[in-house]
Amino acid sequence: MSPINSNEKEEYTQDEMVYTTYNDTKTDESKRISLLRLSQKEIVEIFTSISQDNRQIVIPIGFPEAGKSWFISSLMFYSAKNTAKRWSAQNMVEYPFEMGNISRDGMIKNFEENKGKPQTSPGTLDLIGMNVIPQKKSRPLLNLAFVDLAGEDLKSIRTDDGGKFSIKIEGILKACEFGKPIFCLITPYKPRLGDTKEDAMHDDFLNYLKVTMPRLYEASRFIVIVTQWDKMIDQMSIENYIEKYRPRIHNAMKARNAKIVYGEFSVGDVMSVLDEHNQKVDFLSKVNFKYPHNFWNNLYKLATGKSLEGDWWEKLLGL
Ligand SMILES: Nc1nc2c(ncn2[C@@H]2O[C@H](COP(=O)(O)OP(=O)(O)OP(=O)(O)O)[C@@H](O)[C@H]2O)c(=O)[nH]1
Ligand SMILES: [Mg+2]
Repeated sequence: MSPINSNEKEEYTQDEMVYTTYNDTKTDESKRISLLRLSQKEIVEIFTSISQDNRQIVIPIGFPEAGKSWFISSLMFYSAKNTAKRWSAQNMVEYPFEMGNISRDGMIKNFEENKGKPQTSPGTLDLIGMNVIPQKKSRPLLNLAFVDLAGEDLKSIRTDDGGKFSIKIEGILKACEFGKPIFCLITPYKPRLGDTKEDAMHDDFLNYLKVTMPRLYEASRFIVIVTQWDKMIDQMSIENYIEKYRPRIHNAMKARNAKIVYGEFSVGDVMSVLDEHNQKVDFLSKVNFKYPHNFWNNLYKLATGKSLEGDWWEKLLGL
């Protein structure tokens, strides 16, 4: 599988062709895969080969500032730092995951420094490969590929914004058709544009899949995640919240006749503070492990049909 874009062969070295570099002085996460420099065919090749390797593709879908990148960062931080968990992570470091591996390190370092990832630049993605190895020998391995896209690229799916994706994102979806991807619909508590618009945007995405890629729509699994749950002040269950504030997502999920997986999520305690230039920055004062713990268990169950940490009776019997 070659990452080389034939139109640009003479102009770039292989590395330059696949990755783009930003002069982002705030972070060391300066490199991501550039969709702009890959043809749709090359994107399809990359993602088809991931599926053919039996690697479960997980794609958070959400609009700018939904919390996709912080969500993935929290999962990676938990996987690297929680020694009490009953599984271990094997991180993929080779093509096409080598830059994603650097991004993962950056995510972990940022959390250690009480900060999260900056906004994802349009036209770029992080592709992170990892294998979940359960301690229980009877449990299957789960090989995963997380795809972190930019909300700026995803928001064009809104019907009032054109109602379709760029050919590059369309390429990723096309290639996912045979890999039964898991889409995490990431929707923030109190979205900036309001609940109705937020709900409509996700419904537009689901409708797009249903109409233009019906096979993919049927094959896909969905987890609906309400992020920034630490801002929640009412004592409301996640199911009631989604039913009340995301009725279109709720109806779309019910209509699928599949098990509905809803989950709340928070990376931890986040404060808005002023830096030395009096600019507002996020300060992550405490990292939460409960939410990523629940998510990892749900993801494993959805992907393999088995429970990652043992069923209640196995725990009871100390198996
Ligand atoms: N309070 C709180 N704020 C959060 C949490 N997760 C994310 N945020 C805030 O939401 C902002 C956006 O989060 P990101 O993960 O960058 O959002 P994104 O969906 O990746 O956005 P794009 O990269 O633009 O697509 C962060 O800068 C934080 O201020 C959370 O769990 N709790
Ligand atoms: Mg992002």
